[in-house]
Amino acid sequence: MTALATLPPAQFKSELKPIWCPGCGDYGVVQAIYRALSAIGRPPHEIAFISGIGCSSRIPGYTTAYGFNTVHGRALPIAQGLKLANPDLLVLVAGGDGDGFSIGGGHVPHAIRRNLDLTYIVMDNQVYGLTKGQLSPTSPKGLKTVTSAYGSLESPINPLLQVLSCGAGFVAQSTPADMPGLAAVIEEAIRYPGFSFVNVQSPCVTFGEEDQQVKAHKGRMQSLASKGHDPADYLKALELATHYGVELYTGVFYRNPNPPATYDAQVRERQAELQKTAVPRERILEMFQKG
Ligand SMILES: Cc1ncc(C[n+]2csc(CCOP(=O)(O)OP(=O)(O)O)c2C)c(N)n1
Ligand code: SF4
Ligand SMILES: [Mg+2]
Repeated sequence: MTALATLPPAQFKSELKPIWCPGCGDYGVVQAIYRALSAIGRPPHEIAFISGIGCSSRIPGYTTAYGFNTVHGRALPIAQGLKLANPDLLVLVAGGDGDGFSIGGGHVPHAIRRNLDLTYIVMDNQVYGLTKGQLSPTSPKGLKTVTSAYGSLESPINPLLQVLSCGAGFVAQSTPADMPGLAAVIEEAIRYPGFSFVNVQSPCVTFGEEDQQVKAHKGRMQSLASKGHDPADYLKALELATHYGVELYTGVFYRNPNPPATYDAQVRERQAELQKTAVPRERILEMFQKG
């Protein structure tokens, strides 16, 4: 594991030119990721970036880390397998609200309870951007889209409350309207030893609502730090998370002050323990030949 404190953010930017719509919030997210990775100091070849499918899931390709734009809703299972196979890699996972909380929603609770050392960044724009603006699981009730001409009748899920209630050790939210704050929470999430989650309110300029754009975010956002929130206070974090969709709170909702052992660390420990009594590789064949 190399620690290079001097890699500038530009070292994490790939040659590929993003094809997001001009003004898409995801441009801000990728910039914040460059900054966070620069502060972390691990070189690109020690980082793997896994995503699902969606506009937001294009993000690994715009970095110099190893990238895998996988299957819709399946970023977390693939990232967990990768982390287990090569625990020394810094593994980032990213995708949209649809990818993470609709088709991939079944994987979220299990990734959290398993607690591998991963950072999951969701670009929550309250629509399916890539497929042209259909309702997503975080769309507010009443939203009119191509699939809800008269307004959505469904209540949105609350990603913050969901991941907190599943036991995630680190939960934060930010917006590209606050670039230093966004880069800071991503960096902090990466540094947390265990499953960490960052919900980014990342505006879709093409299909998103007016009050979900960067300009509106600038007026609406309230930092949790300025409200005196203590991120070690789990119950208060839950209460603050209930305001999702109404207030735009930014910063760290919860950081477990006593992070439990990660799954990957426990697997390594067990492998070392079992190794002591394991049959040597060259004798495995003999065991079958005996009978
Ligand atoms: C199995 C499967 N079902 C449906 C699709 C079509 N599809 C691609 S992206 C997407 C939704 C993307 O929305 P979101 O995850 O919120 O990402 P965004 O584009 O908004 O960033 C859908 C339904 C697909 N690619 N694969
Ligand atoms: S459709 Fe929306 S989410 Fe997709 S690139 Fe355009 S602005 Fe971004
Ligand atoms: Mg989306």
